[in-house]
Amino acid sequence: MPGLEEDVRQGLLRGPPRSLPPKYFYDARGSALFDRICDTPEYYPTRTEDALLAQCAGTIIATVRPRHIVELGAGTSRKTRRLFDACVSEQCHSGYAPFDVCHDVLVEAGGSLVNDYDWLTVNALIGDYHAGFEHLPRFDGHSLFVFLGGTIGNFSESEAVEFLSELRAHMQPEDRLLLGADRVKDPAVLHAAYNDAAGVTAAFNLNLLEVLNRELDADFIANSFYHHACYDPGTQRIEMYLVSKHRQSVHLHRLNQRLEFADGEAMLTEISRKFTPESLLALLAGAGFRMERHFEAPAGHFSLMLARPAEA
Ligand code: AVJ
Repeated sequence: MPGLEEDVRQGLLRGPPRSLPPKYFYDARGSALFDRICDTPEYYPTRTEDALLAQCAGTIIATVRPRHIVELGAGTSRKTRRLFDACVSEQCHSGYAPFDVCHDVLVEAGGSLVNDYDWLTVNALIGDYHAGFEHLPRFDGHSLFVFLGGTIGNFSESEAVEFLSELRAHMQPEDRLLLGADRVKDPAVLHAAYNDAAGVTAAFNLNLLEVLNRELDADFIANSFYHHACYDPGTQRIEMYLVSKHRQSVHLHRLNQRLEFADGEAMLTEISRKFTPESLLALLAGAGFRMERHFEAPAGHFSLMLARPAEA
């Protein structure tokens, strides 16, 4: 799997548009900013998914009764607590394996989890789950793999199929996948969610430049770019950009490269796809899964699908 240097060569040095995968947002500061996004009144997905999970976690744990809960992109494990609460009420004491790129976040979240759930064994896995699952340990007993937050929307359709297929290949017949996905809805609601009035999403987006400055010894001036996010109903996705406020050149000293930005040039930093029940089902089927249960938030604002590996 390509590291930052390779991704920069593939995406940032090319274009148009220049682009970078969104995983680089999540250094310690970026993870903290994402947490603050979740608290803005406009960003409904976290809240909506959490309420939905609170409702259906009991059913999920009672039917799957996992020995392990393996979470991809666990972050601070906020919503996963709903599953642990259900483990308590269903008397199903599973282990927990959070998988995330951000070491500091895992350590902090793990500590507070074992504090609150004294029966829980946390086995943090630090790494890039985009890298494939060969480093994911095989657990004995069946696992519930969870991929929440709508992060699947960060992938293009082909990337998502590939990602879920690889996960599928790693799974045993009794394992289950719980997938959270944001839904297509009123564009105004979507637009507001990625353009919060307090500017937290803008700060999150711009923090990417600080990551590049640090990792590549670059000299981006955050103030010379602005945040732009818009929903495209045609592709059913949010596109998030950093736009250059004027003509400028930026040096990536570590790579010995100079970047020229035109006035108004936009660099694509994230896509966030929104799904219909049909498009989500098609994605799961394409990756070799069979949907077992579909839990929907009010007004169809968010989906949680419980799926099993389809028989070969
Ligand atoms: C963490 C990928 C689900 O796409 O909504 C939030 C990231 N970006 N605001 C999303 C994000 C801007 C978020 N995911």
